[in-house]
Amino acid sequence: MKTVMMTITAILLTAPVAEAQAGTPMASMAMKPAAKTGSGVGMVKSIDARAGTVTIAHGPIPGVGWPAMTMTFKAAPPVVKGIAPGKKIAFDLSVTDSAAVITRVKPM
Ligand SMILES: [Cu+2]
Repeated sequence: MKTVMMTITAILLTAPVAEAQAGTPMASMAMKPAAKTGSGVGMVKSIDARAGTVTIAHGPIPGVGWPAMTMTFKAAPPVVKGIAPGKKIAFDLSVTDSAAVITRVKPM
């Protein structure tokens, strides 16, 4: 019984500390943030094959918490193969702190 009480006390004492550490900037920097992923629908505005980018006027993307906007994404050439400015597409994307990348495109 005494051991159980000590264990509970230990949990109560350590839990808030662990939470506080998780919320510090140091902890966030040490942990590589996981990419958020989502799916959207939009109109291709332009493609820059050399830069590996595509600009899309897209609707809201709840998966990554974005409202509708026009923006430029990174996209590997094979991913944007077969699409052109003016085409409506459905797409999947991956977003990290440093980049928004189109991972899959489906013409509509
Ligand atoms: Cu956007």
